[in-house]
Amino acid sequence: MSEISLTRYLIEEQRNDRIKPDLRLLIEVVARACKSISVAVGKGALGGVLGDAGTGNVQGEAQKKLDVLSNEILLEANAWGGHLAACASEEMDHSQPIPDMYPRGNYLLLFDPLDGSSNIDVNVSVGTIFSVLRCPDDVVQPEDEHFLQPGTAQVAAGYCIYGPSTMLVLTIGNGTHAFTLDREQGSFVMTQPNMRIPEETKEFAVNMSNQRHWEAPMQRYVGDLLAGKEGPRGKDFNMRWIASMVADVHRILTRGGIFIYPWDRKDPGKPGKLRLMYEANPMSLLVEQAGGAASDGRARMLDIAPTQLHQRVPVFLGSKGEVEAAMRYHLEHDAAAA
Ligand code: P6P
Repeated sequence: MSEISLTRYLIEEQRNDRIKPDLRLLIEVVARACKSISVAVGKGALGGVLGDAGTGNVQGEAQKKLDVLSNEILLEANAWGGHLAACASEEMDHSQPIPDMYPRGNYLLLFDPLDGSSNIDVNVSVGTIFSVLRCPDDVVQPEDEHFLQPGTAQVAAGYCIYGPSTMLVLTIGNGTHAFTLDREQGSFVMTQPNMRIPEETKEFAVNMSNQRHWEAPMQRYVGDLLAGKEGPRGKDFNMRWIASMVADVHRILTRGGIFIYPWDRKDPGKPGKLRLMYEANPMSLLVEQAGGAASDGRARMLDIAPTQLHQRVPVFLGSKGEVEAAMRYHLEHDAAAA
């Protein structure tokens, strides 16, 4: 069977009226920007772009040179095409409208330009996460508030993982599909159509060093995983934690598992570490489209009504049966407390 490129996949989806031409253009432009980011990341120390940029982002985190470079690559790539109304990024305090000199389109693009960038300096896989929303019809000058739409409103979501191979994983609401970058051709080729997450799993991903700071139901849930065969779950579990969300989620989309970044009392005012709009929501759509589930521990992630552009949220996502099990521990705890 001849290879299906990303371009061919998108043209066929457009032909079947599943995406509009300017959304197809937007996804192609983001994919092209990811190829440029892949080149920069791949140069490592030889590219002169490792280490800190000497600046901080809205999260108060030190920015890596590659964070700033990746952000600029995505902004520049999307400025002139006429497919976009505005962008929002983990690396920018506020959303940014498309420059007045260019025509405006109907979509809003949100991204974490280089997630897991603290892993860059130790040569561990990192990635770009993106989410696409419709710009409300009556809005001419998009502001932060126009981005505040629930995850169910996403018309597309995806990530590009810069690992041993560079892969783009995408959903436009019709399944989750993986494309591998053919570096000689410079094109993304479909290599894993219709990814499916097994309903059950024996593998969990969490940063165990925070265990003493978790709330009671999370302690109990993970304690039962660790109890293994002799415990209430009746089976042994394995653990993986890459500390790069894109890499951990990619493993789960490929072979199952549950990824958890829960609330912890280290910084009680923060509802979680990960961001709803450009990390949790796009990953949750990809996971649901692959037959998995995604929650904040108590409710479906994609139903959460956002209140702030950079708001954080607890994240439980992956194998549907395991996410539902983790939710039961939290909901039973709440019911007993009530
Ligand atoms: P910790 C990377 O900084 C990130 O935002 C996610 O990619 C990753 O899952 C998480 O933080 C890792 O957090 O606390 O284990 O370093």
